[in-house]
Amino acid sequence: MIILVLNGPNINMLGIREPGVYGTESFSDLLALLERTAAEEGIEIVQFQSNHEGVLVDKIQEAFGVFDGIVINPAAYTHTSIAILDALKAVNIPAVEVHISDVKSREAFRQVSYAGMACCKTIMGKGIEGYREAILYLKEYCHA
Ligand code: CA2
Repeated sequence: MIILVLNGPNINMLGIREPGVYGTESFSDLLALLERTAAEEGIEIVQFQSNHEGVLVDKIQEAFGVFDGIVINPAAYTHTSIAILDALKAVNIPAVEVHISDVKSREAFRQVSYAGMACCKTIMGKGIEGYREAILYLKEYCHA
């Protein structure tokens, strides 16, 4: 099984500011968690982070026929990007949405998730551990 983990804008800044919202763990802690999870679960994980909406759309399109599942945290594009929603729908690869913070208890503008409309599950408010949970969920329930 091969899973693509996609992260949107500013996720590479994790741990640098706003620890009260996003926790103290850094982006490199997240990368280490992904490597550990891949080794423990005997699966292949490819991760990619971009600050650019179109680049994320390109990556989703390129995943077609290559990846069995997608874990996606579109970050701020969660709440704005119909392009990312359409790309997820177009490739029709089982996808799980992850948010580090508990988006539901935050500002009104964070209450809509377009990407989430194309995902089989959403995990939020569990810090970077949410990515591990998403990978395990894809492994268990979302076989392509
Ligand atoms: O909770 C999440 O994972 C989010 O997707 C994170 C996004 C935010 O726009 C979403 O509403 C929820 C923000 C990404 C990280 O932004 C940072 C801001 C300050 C310091 C470090 C990272």
